Amino acid sequence: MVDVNSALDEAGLTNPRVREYVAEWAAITQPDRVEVVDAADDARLVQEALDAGELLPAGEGRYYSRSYFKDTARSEERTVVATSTEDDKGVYNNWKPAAEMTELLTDRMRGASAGKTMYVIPYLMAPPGSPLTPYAAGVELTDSRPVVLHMIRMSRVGASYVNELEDPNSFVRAVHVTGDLENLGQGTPDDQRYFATVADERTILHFGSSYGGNALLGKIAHGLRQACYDGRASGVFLAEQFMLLGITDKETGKRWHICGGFPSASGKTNLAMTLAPDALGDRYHVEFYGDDIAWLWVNPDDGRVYGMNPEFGVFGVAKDTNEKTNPTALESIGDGSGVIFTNVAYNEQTHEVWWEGMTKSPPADVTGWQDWKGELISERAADDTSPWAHPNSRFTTTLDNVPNVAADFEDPAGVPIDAIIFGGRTSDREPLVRAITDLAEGVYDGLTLGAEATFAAEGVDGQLRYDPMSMRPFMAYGEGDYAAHWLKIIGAATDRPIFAHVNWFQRGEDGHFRWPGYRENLRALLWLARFKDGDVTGRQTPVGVLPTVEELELEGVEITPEDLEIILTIDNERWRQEMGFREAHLKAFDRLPEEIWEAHRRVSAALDAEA
Ligand code: GTP
Ligand code: SPV
Ligand code: MN
Repeated sequence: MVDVNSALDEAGLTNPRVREYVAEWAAITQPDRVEVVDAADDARLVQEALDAGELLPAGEGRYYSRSYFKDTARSEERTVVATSTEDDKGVYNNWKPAAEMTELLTDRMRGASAGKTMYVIPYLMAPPGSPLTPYAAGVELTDSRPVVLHMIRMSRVGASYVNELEDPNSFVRAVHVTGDLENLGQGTPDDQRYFATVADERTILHFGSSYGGNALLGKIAHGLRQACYDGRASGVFLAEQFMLLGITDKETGKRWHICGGFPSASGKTNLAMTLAPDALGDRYHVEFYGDDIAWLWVNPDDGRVYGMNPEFGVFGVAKDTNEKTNPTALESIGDGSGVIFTNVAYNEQTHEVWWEGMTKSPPADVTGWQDWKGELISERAADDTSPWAHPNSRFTTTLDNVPNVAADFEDPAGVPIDAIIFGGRTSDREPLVRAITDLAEGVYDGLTLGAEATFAAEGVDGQLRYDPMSMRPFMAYGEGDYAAHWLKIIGAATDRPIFAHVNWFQRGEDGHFRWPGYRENLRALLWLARFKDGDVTGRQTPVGVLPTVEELELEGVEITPEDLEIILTIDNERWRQEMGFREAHLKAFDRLPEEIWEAHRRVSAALDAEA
C-alpha cells in the first residue's frame, strides 16, 4: 500500500479533508506512488516527460505531444451529469442517478492506476482573492504526467490554494484515471469510457481518456459543468463558455468589456485575442481576458454585472491560426513560452510543428514530417489528402504569454460587463450583428443559439443544432431552470449589460465567407458599444437592432456591396421558418419561464407584422 501521508506531509498539504480524499482514492485506484504537484515543479516534470517520450522538443521552450488516435476530442455521448434528484435532468445534460454513476466509475477505476504515479493537483479556478473562491478550489488526482503539465498551464496549482480554504471541505474532488486507451472500445457499443460530474457531491469522475476536457478536470468539468451547477445552487453566479475582452477608445478614453458565448471551435479564442484591424489600430486597443470560460456575478455596490476568467491559460484550436488571423496567438506560443502542442503535425528532425492554415500550403520539403498520428508524410499514398494535423489539434499556453493580456486580468474584483454576445457558425439567416436591449429577449436569444457543430466533439462536425448559450455540452441541470437562473442573476443588476447576436460565418452559394472575419470582427463590437452608449441608433428589425452601413466603421474592409447588404439584412421568410423550429426546441424544456415564451411570441408577432 502506497504511503499517502508522507507524500502529503512532504508537500505541506495540510487540509484534513483533502488528505482523507486522497487516501480514499489512492486505496481505490492503487497507484505505486503519490506525488503532490506545485506549479514550481513544472521544469522538472517537463524534463521527466521528455525523458519518457511523453513530450517531444518543438523548439526553445516549446513541446509537442500526441494523444492516442482514438482520443482526440471531448466525447459528448459518454459525458454525464449525475445528481441525487431527477429534477436536475435536462434535455442536454445526460442526467443519471448519482449513486449509479459513482458505483460504476469506482468499479472502472479500481486498481486502474497500478504501476503508475498518482499526481495530486491542488488548483484554483479563479484569480486569488476572488469573491467566488468558495466555488473555485479543487484537487485533481490523475495518473497522467501530460495531464499534470496541462493543468499547470490551465489553472493555478499549489497546495496553498486548498490549505487556506475558509471551509476546508469546499473543494471539488476531481478524479481522473486514464485507463487502457487501446482497449476501451471508443465509439463502439462496448465503449468503456465515462466522464461524470456528480454535481451535488461536487465530485468529478473521469475514466478513459487523456485528452482536453475529458482529462484536464479544472477546465470544462469544474470550470463549466460543476460551476454551472454551483452557480445556481448558491444563487450567486453564472458559469458560461464565454470569452472576455476589453476595448479602449484611445481618442475618448472610453473602455468597454464584452463577454460572450460561441460554441466550441467557433471563434472565442480568435475574438478574445484579436487586435484592432490595421485601419483602426491607432484608435482602438483590444485587451485579452479569457477565451473559454467566464463566471459572472452582480456587484451590489454598483449594481453591475462583473465577469472574470477562472482559467490561467489557453487551450486553443490550432487550425487556421496564422499571422493574419491571430498574430497574438502566434506570439503567445513562441520560444520560451512553455507551450505544449497536441496532435498537430511534427517534424522529428527539425522539431518544427505545422497545422492546416498555419501557412497557405504545407512545407514543400516533407523530410522528417509526421502527421498527427506519427506517420511519415513521405510514405503517404499519392491520393491521401487527409489533413496533417488533427482538426481539433490544440496549443496550451498561459495567459501571461498573450501579448495583449489585460493589465488587470488577475484582478479579483473582475471587470464590469457592458455587453453579452452570442454567436455560432450559421451559414445563413443570422446577420453580422443584432443588438437586443430587453433582458428576456437576450436570454431567449442565447437559448435559441443555433450553430453548426465542429470537430471539438466526436462525430458531429457540420450538423446544425441548437446550443443554448453555447453551453449544450456543459449544461449541469435543466434548461428551463437555467433560463430562470439567468433572468434572476442578470435581472438583479440595476445597470445591465446589453445583449447581441453576432455571426462571422454567413456564406455565399459558392461557400465563401461573406464577412472577412477575424480582426475585422472588432467593427461589429465597436458598433455595439456605441449603440449601448447611445452614440448610434441603428435600424430596428423584428429580431433586434442592426447597424446601418454608415454606422459601421468599414474603412479598409474588403467586402462586396452584395455581401455587405446580405449580412445587414433580415430574411423575413427564413426567420419565420426558424421561429417554428425554435418553438419545438423550447417546448422540450421543462419549467421554461413565461418571460421567455413572451419574448418568443413578441419576436414572432413582429416578424409576422412585417411579412
Ligand atoms: P473552443 O476552445 O473549442 O471552445 O473553441 P473557440 O470558440 O475558442 O474557437 P477558436 O477561436 O479557436 O476558433 C475555431 C476555428 O474557427 C479556428 O479554426 C478559426 O480559424 C476559426 N475562426 C475563428 N474566427 C473566425 C472568423 O471570424 N471567421 C472565420 N471564417 N473563421 C473563424
Ligand atoms: C471545447 O471543446 O469547448 C474546449 C476544449 O474548450 S475542451 O477542453 O477539450 O473541452
Ligand atoms: Mn470551449
